[in-house]
Amino acid sequence: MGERIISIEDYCPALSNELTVVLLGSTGSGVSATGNTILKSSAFASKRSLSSVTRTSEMEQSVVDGRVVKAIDTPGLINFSLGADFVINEIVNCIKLAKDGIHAIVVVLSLNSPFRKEEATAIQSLKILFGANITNYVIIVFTHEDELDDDETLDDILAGECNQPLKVVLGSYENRILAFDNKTKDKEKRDYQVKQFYSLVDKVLAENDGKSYKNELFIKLHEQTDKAYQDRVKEIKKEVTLKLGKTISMLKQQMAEAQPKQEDVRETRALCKKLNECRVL
Ligand SMILES: Nc1nc2c(ncn2[C@@H]2O[C@H](COP(=O)(O)OP(=O)(O)O)[C@@H](O)[C@H]2O)c(=O)[nH]1
Ligand SMILES: [Mg+2]
Repeated sequence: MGERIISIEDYCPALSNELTVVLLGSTGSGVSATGNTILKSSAFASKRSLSSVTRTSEMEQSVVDGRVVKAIDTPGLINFSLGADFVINEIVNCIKLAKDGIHAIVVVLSLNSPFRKEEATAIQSLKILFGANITNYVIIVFTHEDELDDDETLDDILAGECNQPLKVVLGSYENRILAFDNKTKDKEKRDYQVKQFYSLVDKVLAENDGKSYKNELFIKLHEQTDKAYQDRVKEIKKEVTLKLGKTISMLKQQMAEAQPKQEDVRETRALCKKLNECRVL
């Protein structure tokens, strides 16, 4: 009988089997609850609240089907209402926590509230803040699947005429969209959702040659250099500030050029106001 070759995975499965997943979305859309679903735990505080329950990015980890999963829950990573300083700190925090890079970035949207301009701009700004390639790592999760009507599916909702703006934003993620019911107590349903999620993660991983996402900011912060860690953090902060400034200018320009439909005017104005207030110094 041939001798079995022992691979490094046999000794340390975590080495080849660790995943870092970043979750983001508007407060109340179920970001933390989605983190709990994918970790199969209740590590993150998730409750109904008018202000964010998650105050700063947190990382929790769990072993899911033999794989070590690190999930980073972010309080509105790209939420312009929270002010530039907050957003910059959170981006830097997230890069600090994601030492091995990001294997998937989960954008959480809710099926029980209308898709907002702010969410569309947040999705767009990911590209400027993290680099265009980040889009290859994005998975969209719609929560509150339980609130759909009996015979309604996520596909029906997305196909609806009034959801065209949403469809345009989600265009490039067409095959990476899932619906979750984070509240279900049905074990079979929970397991099925988790399985679906990780098969999508595996697809994303395969499409990215198994490599996690790291841009120059991750590399600068985590790779050993002569510079002291605090100096590197300062440098990263400066770069993120520049990128956020660029993002806001681009969004403002888009808003200025947009000719919103009558019903969107108020929302567009409110977003312009937030962008103006979110000053990057
Ligand atoms: N019915 C239902 N409620 C959900 C779902 N996901 C989250 N929630 C609820 O929505 C509220 C906000 O969830 P949370 O995870 O704290 O949202 P976050 O602010 O985005 O982190 C909580 O009361 C959750 O129980 C879902 O899929 N279905
Ligand atoms: Mg939360």
